[in-house]
Amino acid sequence: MAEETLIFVALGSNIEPTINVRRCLRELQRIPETRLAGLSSWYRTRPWGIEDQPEFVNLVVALVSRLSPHRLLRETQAIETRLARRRTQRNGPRTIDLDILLYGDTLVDGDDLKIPHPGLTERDFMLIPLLELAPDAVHPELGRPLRELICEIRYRQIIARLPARTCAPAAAATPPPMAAATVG
Ligand code: PH2
Ligand code: MG
Ligand code: MG
Repeated sequence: MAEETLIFVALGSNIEPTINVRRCLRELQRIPETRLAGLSSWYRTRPWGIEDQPEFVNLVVALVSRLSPHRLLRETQAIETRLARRRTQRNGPRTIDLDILLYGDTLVDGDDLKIPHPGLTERDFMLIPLLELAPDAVHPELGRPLRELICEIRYRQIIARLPARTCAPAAAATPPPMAAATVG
């Protein structure tokens, strides 16, 4: 049986975000051979790319999974489809966007999937919630601690961290921070 790997996935929504993030968290808990191991705060963020669209809610979850990167990608894409995501406009409004940020220390460089996520070093709304869960994580390609990379980020999209009650009930289950490393 494949070993368990610690994975970080970014969530973003700017269409009914509270409802869709909650639905997405329930769906993530139904992925086979996978458990939800951590949840960052929720952040209200300015839209990046196309500015003339509603603000986003962004957060990061930790998963522990035996699925391969591509198998996990299929599962996250199926969740996007179930949450009625329409791929009409690049960087445009979406009910939910799921981006795999890190998969243990594994590097993936395919046309359909790149890990670490290429946006990770450029987007505060990916890096800051990830650091909540894994403050000592190292970028597996650059070999540098992620916390160092924050200072170099050009795009500052985060407006506010949402109060814990907004993130409830799932926030109540947030475990303590973990190191970004393969488990078991
Ligand atoms: N996702 C995008 C495009 N722009 N802006 C914010 N603030 N948050 C996102 O998740 C986001 C975005 C494409 O994936
Ligand atoms: Mg995205
Ligand atoms: Mg995406």
